[in-house]
Amino acid sequence: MKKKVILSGSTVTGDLTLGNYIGAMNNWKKLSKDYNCHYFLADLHALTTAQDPKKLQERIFSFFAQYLALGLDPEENTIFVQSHIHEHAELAWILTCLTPMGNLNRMTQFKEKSQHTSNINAGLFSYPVLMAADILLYSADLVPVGEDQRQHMELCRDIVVFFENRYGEGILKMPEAYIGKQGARVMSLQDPKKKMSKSDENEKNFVSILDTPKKIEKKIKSAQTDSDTVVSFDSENKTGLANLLTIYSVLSEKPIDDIVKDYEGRMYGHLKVDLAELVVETLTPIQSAYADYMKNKDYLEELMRKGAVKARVRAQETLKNVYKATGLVPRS
Ligand code: ATP
Ligand code: LTN
Repeated sequence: MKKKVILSGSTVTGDLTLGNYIGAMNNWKKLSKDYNCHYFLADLHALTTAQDPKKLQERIFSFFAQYLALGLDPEENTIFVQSHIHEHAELAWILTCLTPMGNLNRMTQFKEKSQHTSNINAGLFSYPVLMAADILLYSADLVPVGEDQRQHMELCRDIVVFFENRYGEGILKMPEAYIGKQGARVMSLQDPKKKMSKSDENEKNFVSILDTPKKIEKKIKSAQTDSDTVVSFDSENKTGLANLLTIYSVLSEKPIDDIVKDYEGRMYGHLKVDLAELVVETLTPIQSAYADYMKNKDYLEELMRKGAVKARVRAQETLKNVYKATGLVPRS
């Protein structure tokens, strides 16, 4: 039987955080065996916010190295850079012409992001259409994402319907979001009502996977928790603590109830010290693998090239069919 196709990506901004690792890459790794997985670096998406060109280019290499260091195997998966496959931008344009403004106006991520920037460009607004193109280009069956992307996935499915109404069925595959049960929403350390985000201006809000042990300890010890002292899991009233317990549970692969029992009669401080140690232990080998990859840019470039060659096969096929359906003349 043919394996189902999986596709997911992360925007090339900042460095990956514990939230990305727990909510995304850690799950991506586990899917490699049973699915035909495509993981990409969304560098075109990064352009929706102003980028320093030199830094962006460095970051693309750094992100690629972070993917590899987190354990994504380029032999088992197709790992590539979005802008290396020009079909993403081409399909995005066709889908943009099918997407009503009203649907984009409802996107809560756009509303949130546009409140915090003076650079409200058309790319920021139509970002979810590019995301839909990323997914539909590979005829992905499943899209592993965190909870924050649920609305964009719904829009992607709506876009398939708009396309089918105009051009007919059987050309684009209807994808489904694949949202993990635990860790789908790791929260900010200082403001546990919002999600941990790598482009957060306040770096105390997140743990980057490249943070030094000292920084990690400091950030976790100063994580916001309530004034109670009894360790228990209550995501409504003890959001900060619940977040720390979730991170602990995913990294230690121990059920939350067992962790709560271990801390019976002990203070939050003990849990924080142990969690910081666990995070450092998890990230140390990742950081050393990252440093090794970053020493060899030629090797990274070679892997980017190979990934693009593999990815392009599916992308070209879909775009050709879309061109035919829309009345454009497919490239010979
Ligand atoms: P940005 O701050 O640039 O918007 P981000 O940290 O939200 O970035 P993305 O690149 O948008 O990260 O997302 C990459 C993947 O990580 C997506 O699947 C997303 O759902 C997931 N993800 C991001 N933040 C979290 C989080 N706090 N908890 C769980 N999953 C997350
Ligand atoms: N918008 C996503 C990143 C992203 C993505 C995708 C995820 C861009 N294109 C396609 C899955 C599939 C985000 O997580 N912010």
